Amino acid sequence: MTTTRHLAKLAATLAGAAVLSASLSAQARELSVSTVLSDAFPWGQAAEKWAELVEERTEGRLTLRVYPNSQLVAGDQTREFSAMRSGLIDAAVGSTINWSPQVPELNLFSLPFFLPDEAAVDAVTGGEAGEMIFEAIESRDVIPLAWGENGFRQLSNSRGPISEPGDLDGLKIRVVGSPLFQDTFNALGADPTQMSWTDAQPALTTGAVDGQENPLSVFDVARIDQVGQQHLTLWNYMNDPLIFAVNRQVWDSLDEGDREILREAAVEAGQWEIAMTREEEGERLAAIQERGVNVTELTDEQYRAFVEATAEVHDKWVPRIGEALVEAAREAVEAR
Ligand code: X2X
Repeated sequence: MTTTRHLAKLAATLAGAAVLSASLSAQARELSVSTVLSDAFPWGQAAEKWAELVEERTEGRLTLRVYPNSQLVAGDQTREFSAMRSGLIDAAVGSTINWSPQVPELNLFSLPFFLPDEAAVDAVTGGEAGEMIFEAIESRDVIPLAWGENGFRQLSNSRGPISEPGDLDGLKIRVVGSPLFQDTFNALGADPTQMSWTDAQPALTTGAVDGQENPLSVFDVARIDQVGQQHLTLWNYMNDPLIFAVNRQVWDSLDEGDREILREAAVEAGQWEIAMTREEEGERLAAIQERGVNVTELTDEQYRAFVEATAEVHDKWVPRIGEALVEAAREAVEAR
């Protein structure tokens, strides 16, 4: 081969490589995924699992980059849904509580003592009520793909054991930024203050608040007992499902194959995370007790006293959530 022919061949090869890499980079796409909790928690792990499955199945065409700690909304988790809706965020694995200010139907899960056990949660999310909720989200330009679970929320405080509503009298409780929580804790005679998760930990540390409520996984991983929360009441007063979702324009811009991969991967990641969260509850409770936390379990009578004390919250919120949705959920729970 002459030098000229050599060079010509080399040039052709380089040109080919350039075309190939240009077309690859045109196809490769990165989507931002917001979460409140990092992958130290099941919630963050759910998002990472989703990312892993999508990357694998699209052979790198689609990358989900997870941004934990509500960093894409400057720590204000109640703005996550709006940010996703407007396209500032491409996707999220988010809590029904944090999205409820924009999607009132999501308050269903926060109705106190409405969903007594895991079977009740599954009956709601997996049935007609779940579909109605997904429609409510979709009507607000966000495409919901699958369910996950933050878990049943339990009550902790630094003052003393809580086994009846009177024990909450005057206690300052940090609640999430949803007005329904304000109503629930007011009904119980407590003094609730809404703040983000980012602000909650310093507020607990300094004693600015006496208590908080979160699932056992959050209590355990965030070592809430080490900020003085030595009393924990297991009351399963509400469950906080997570939802995997994507901004509508982003969704519409994807081809059908990639949409299917995104959806299936979300369903799988969600099922994996729900099973793990539930399986780990026992070990987590044991670990929390070993660290010296005083755990209170309610008798049936004590449980009923909490149910009665919070009945007014249902009266106020059922119309806002929607009678038909609450009825569909109630039927699902009864038939479980
Ligand atoms: O802020 C909370 O308590 C948390 C982390 O559980 C949620 O985002 C709902």
